[in-house]
Amino acid sequence: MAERRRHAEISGGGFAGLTAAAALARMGWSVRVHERAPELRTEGAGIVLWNNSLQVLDKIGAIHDLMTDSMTPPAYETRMNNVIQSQETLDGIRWRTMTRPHLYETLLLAARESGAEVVAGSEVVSATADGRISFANGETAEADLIVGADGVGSAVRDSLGVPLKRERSRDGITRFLVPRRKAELQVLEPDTEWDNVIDFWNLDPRVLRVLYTPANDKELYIALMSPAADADGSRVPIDLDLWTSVFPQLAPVLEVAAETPGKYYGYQTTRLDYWTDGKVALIGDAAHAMCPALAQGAGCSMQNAWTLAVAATAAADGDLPDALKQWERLERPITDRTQDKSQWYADTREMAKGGQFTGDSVEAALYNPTDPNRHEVHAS
Ligand code: FAD
Ligand code: 5PR
Repeated sequence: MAERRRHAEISGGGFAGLTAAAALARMGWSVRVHERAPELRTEGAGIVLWNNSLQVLDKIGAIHDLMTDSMTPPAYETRMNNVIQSQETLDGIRWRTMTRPHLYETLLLAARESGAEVVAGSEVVSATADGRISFANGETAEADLIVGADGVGSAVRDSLGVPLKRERSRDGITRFLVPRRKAELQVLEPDTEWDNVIDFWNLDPRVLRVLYTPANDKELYIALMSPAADADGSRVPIDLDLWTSVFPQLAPVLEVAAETPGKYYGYQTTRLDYWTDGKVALIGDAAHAMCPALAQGAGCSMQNAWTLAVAATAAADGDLPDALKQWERLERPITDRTQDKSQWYADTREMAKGGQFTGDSVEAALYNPTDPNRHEVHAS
């Protein structure tokens, strides 16, 4: 007799939820994703992905789409007071920059092509360890697996009462997507190609930083960092005179940012006592929101979405809760270390020194969550 198809309900259609949906559907599950927003689209600027998430995009059949409108800049450059500290070519590290809307469209298509159903305007209010999910419209559903991928304010997590700790740091950023304007930038700084990621730090006399990240031929992602306590530095719309006085060579793109609405985001980390409860697993910012320093929040979300799907699929029906616990035991440590390192960079501003892409700072970037042998102990 044919086996019953197992069913997953996923709360949240962000990068974590859509990746889990595509992965589970490809592994034979029937999948329904609930997205609270009335429309399936994303706002937001740019993003950097590394090998750990690019491997997952390979597996869910999304990499081709992703490559069409993304890039790998020639180097990651760090400047302090406009003096170059390092130009890291990141040899041997697979990485890609892109806009958030492009990544979102890519994942939405992959989820749908894999057979997942994605429902907009569907708000989840709670879930139970025995596999019942409840919605704001009063309906409920049963599932073999419930995935809480509903972001840093997760309703699934909070309805289960999972204890958590939040850590904030003093800095934060406002992010924009603007036109590249290479020709105008080259007038101001003719020797620069303007294709590198350029991390412009100023710590003295005032902490202001612009992270310049080309996302494709036409679009540029800029993130403007300042301490929350600096009222002018963290003001939105941005204080154009202030930012161009410190970064005159970026005036052509700062002018566009000044006309764009934005939101100042204070760096923070969320750590949970546990990620799973019975048939429920939490992934993404719901489980492990992190500071952006290592650009790994979405990367770890997609990595954990994939490994969760593999672990749940391998579990026999009645064993799912234990399989989820085992998944957390194996997969959580690298995410924990990535959160800790990102929080440390945010607190210390050590990235201003450049040369950071070595050692444990690239552990997650180099990780391959799709390698079945990744947890084998290697004798040295
Ligand atoms: P979200 O993106 O928050 O998605 C959650 C979804 O669930 C949303 O669509 C929301 O509408 C929906 N939802 C919420 N509640 C409900 C509900 N009750 N019912 C139904 N739906 C619900 N990561 C990187 O990898 N690289 C980077 O370069 C990078 N840069 C960053 C820069 C900044 C400034 C910040 C703040 C983060 C950055 N990140 C980066 C992290 C990354 O953005 C997040 O980790 C990632 O988006 C988390 O995805 P998610 O799907 O878990 O959560
Ligand atoms: N790296 C990236 C990023 O988007 C941010 C940071 C580092 C790719 C924030 O915008 O340190 O804030 C950071």
